[in-house]
Amino acid sequence: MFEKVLIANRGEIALRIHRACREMGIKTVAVHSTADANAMNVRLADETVCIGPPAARDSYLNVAAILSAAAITGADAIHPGLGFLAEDADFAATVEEHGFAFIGPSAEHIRLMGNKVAAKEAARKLGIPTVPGSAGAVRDLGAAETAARVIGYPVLIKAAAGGGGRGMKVAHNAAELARMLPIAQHEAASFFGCGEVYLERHLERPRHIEIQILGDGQGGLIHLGERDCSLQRSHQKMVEETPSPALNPEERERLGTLAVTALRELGYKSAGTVEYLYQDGEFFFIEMNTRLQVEHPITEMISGIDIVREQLRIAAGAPLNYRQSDITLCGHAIECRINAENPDTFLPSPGRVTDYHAPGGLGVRVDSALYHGYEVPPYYDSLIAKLIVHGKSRNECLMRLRRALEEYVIGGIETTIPLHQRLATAAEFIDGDYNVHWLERFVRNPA
Ligand code: MV4
Repeated sequence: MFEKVLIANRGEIALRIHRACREMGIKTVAVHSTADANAMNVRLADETVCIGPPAARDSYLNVAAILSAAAITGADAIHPGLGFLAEDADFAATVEEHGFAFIGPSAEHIRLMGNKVAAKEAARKLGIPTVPGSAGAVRDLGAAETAARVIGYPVLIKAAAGGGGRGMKVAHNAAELARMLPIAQHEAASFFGCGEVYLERHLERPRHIEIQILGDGQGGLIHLGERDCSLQRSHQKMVEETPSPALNPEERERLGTLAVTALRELGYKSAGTVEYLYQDGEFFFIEMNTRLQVEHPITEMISGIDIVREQLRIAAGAPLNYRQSDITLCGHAIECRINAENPDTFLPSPGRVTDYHAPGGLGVRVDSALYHGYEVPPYYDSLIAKLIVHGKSRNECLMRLRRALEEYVIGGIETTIPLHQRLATAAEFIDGDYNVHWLERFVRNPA
C-alpha cells in the first residue's frame, strides 16, 4: 500500500480522501492555494504545500506545482478528487510518467470517455442501449438534416467534448436545426476547444439515473446500484437518492448487469459512473464519468463499501475484495448538497461562518470541511457541505432528512438549507414523482 498520498483538491472532497487515507494508515499531503491556508483538510494533513494564488488555474490546475509538491514531499501517489484535473487524461499520464501512481482510471479510458461521441460508440459496441442519434459527429448541415430525419424531431445538438449539459441546443424542425447547428458548433469550439457536435433524439421528460461501478483492471468489476440524480437546476445536482424510486428490481438488475459486462470487457480500473436517461420504462446510455463523484456517499451508505478506500487499494495494484454476490444494498439514502448561496437567487454567499452546528445521530452523515470561524472563500464552487441520511425505508430516510435539516445551523452566510427544507416536504418529492425538469419549476415557485 502507499505510504503517502498527495490530495490534489480542496474542500469537503479533499477531507473525504484524507479520511480514507488516515484509516488505512497512509500519510497525506494537502496542496492548497493561498486562499485555503486555513482549510480543515489542510489543518488535518500530515504535510502541506502551498501551490499558488487563489485562481484555480494558478493553483489546483497548476500541474507543475502539484508534481513538484509530490516530489518534494516524497508522495507515492496522487488522488485528483473531482473537478479540477480529475478527468484530464494528460494529467493522469503525466503523473505516471513522473513515477507517481494516479488514483483513478487509465489515461486511455479517461480520454475515451471524455469524447462523448467515442464514449457512446464504445458503449453501443459493448451492448449498452444508447439514445437514438447521429452515427458519430455531424460535419455539416446536410449530414445533420439527414440524421435528424431518421432520428425524428425534436433533436438535441450536443458537443462531443461537452458533457454536463453545457452548450446543448434543441431543434424542433429543419429550420431550427439550420439556425442552431452553426451556433452549437461555434459554442462547442469556444467552450471546449473542439467544434465537433452530434445529434440525439430529444427525450422531453427523462430521469437521470447513474450506476456506480468499481473495477480493478484485473478482471474484477462490480456495480453498487444506481443513484437517481434528476433533482437538479442549471445542470447542478441538488439532491440525489438511492435506490431510484422509478426502478423496479428487474430494471435495476438489467442496468447494473449491462454496465458491469461492458466495463469488464473494457478492462476498466477504479471507480466510475455510467449515466443513463430513463423515460417510459426505457433507458439509454448518455455518458460515463471516470472519477469519484460528489454523490458517492449515498452509495456508500446503502452498500457499506468505502469507495475511496477501494480506489486507493486498486491504484496500489490490489484486486477487488468483493464479488457481485458479496454486495447487498440495504435501505435508502438521500444526499442534500448545501451551497453557500442565497436560497432564492442562488447568488454566492461567501464569508465567515459565525455559528456552526452539524446534525448527527443514527443514519446521519455530514461530509463538510466547515467549522466555526471558517471563512468560505469567494473563488471556488459554492458547495460547502453534503448532508447524507440513511434509513431502512425511503419513508424513514425522508423523516430523518427533515429532522437533520431542522438541526443544521450554519450562521454568518446564506445557505441553501431553507430550500432543502421546503423540498423535503414537497408532495412530488415525497412521492418520488419527478424528472430532470421538475426542480427547475419548483425553485421558481416561492413557498
Ligand atoms: C439529454 C436530454 C434529453 N434528451 N439527451 C444534460 C446533461 C447531460 N449530461 C445530458 N443532459 C441531457 N441530455 C437527450 N437525448 C436531457 C438532458 C438534460 C438533463 C440530463 C440529466 C440531468 C439533468 C438534465 C437537465 C436538462 C436536460
